Amino acid sequence: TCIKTIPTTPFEGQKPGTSGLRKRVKIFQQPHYTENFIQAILDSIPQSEGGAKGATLVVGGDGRYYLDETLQIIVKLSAAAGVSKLIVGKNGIVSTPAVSNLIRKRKATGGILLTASHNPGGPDNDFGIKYNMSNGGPAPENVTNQIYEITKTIKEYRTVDVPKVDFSQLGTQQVGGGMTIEVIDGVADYIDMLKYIFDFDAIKEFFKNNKNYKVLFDGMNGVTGPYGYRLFVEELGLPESSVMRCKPLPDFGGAHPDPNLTYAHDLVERVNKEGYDFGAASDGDGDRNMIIGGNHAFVTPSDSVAIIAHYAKDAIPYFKKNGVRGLARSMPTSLALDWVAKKQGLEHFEVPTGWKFFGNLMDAKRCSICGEESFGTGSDHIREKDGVWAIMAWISIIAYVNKQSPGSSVHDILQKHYNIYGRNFFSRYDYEDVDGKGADDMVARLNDKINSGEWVGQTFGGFKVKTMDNFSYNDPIDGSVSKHQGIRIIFDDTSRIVMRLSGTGSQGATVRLYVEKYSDKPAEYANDTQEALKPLIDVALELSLLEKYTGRKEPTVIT
Ligand code: VG1
Ligand code: CO
Repeated sequence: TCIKTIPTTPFEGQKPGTSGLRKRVKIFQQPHYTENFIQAILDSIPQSEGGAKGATLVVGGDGRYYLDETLQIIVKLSAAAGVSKLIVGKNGIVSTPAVSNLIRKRKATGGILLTASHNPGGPDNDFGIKYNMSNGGPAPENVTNQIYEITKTIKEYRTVDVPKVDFSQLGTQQVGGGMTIEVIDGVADYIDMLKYIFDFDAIKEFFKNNKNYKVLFDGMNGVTGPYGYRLFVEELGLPESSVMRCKPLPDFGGAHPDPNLTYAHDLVERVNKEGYDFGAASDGDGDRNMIIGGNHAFVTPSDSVAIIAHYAKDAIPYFKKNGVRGLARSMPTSLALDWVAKKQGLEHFEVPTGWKFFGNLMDAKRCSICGEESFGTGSDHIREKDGVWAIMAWISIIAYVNKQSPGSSVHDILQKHYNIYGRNFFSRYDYEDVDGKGADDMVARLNDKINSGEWVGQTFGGFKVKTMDNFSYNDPIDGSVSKHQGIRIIFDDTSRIVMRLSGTGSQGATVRLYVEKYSDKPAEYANDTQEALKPLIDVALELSLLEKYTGRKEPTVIT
């Protein structure tokens, strides 16, 4: 087969964000747009990882619209680049955590993930492409910067003419240029991984002894449907009524596949109306999770990772065996995890938003469990956050706690945790699709306040400012420095206001405002989050002049 060189010109804005390149499908559909980006990825695979020539790459996506076209492009450009093997999920479908697992298990060079995660899909919505390294984790900034640099100057890409590849049949096939394509069942290896981590027998035993305990898993028509079905129905033997929306759809059935109280309201409603004891959902690509309990119990992601860390060694065999080495959270995530780390005498880290910063700590064996406030929870079993893993961790905890004190609900587990550590009330306000200039000006003004230091020592609404900065992270493993990761206003009583701009949006700017307040007064533990945080939110709006800069009175989403 002969390699064809196709002339092309750069497209603006092919800069990978918090988690890969995410744009409207229509943008990806422009002639050469997707090819340019794939070529830039192939050319950026570091020589220290072996480069593209001779590489084995895992390829998978969440099934969203434009997956099929992109798969064919990847085949052609990879064959031209001398890639020796592509391992692809059946129909191209593999969840993000399952890709991470496959890269590690198959000792691949890396992986290409075709997803825009929780962003809506379909012809008028989003598509995305992300590269992961041989450790199974998202490419670090030096690689994503390299990809971006190449896209700015690209003049040609290389392709080979090969017939359209059929990804609907399992098995191995050869394409031109001596490349092998192996189509695999993207679910099987992942279930094996879960069996290695969790005690399936103990969980089955719990369900056997608690016949009335009802679970509801919501696949949100994203990639985790087949995983959830196989796990809950086929492996754990729960009834079909334990799962919903388990068929991956290219447009997620028109829904926004983001597991939070707003977008997963179908699940929330059913759990509360139909008397389920435990409800859980995952996002489009399967790396996020939401955990709820009966009677409106809601586990904030910040509490979730803390609670998992608290019980890990007792409730989950993987941690019983390997121990828990250290804990980490993203900067905006609440301090609940820190209290657990202190109590257990573990190292703990605060990293910028986005999963790529946890990988180095895990590779260096300094972090075992980590999480983000944005419904991301995970551990060093792979290098992505892992929705179904988090759900299994919670079911393991419920089984464990119920052995000690039968009848313990999700609500009880939360209250028990607060009684040990105190409660960090936490909420995030998102202002989506605001004017970019207004958002930038607002951040610039806050940076001025940091530089002048004029708010430090002052009291606003009863909260005294202790420090104010723009978060900067020094990676303790590779020494790299990531600056401007978000404005932090930290108060005397450990309360915090954090503000940053999203790096995953595909349209306009999204302002994220995070507020957090600690309480160690048991009488307050059952309080409503929004009520508890109201005074601090008022301070945040007053200090940031958010309404003036964005024109928004109300956030688009509150989580
Ligand atoms: C958001 C979240 C961040 C998460 C990222 C990717 O980023 O805040 O915590 O890691 O999405 O999640 P940003 O830059 O928009 O705030 V996913 O499930 O989209 O891979
Ligand atoms: Co996701």
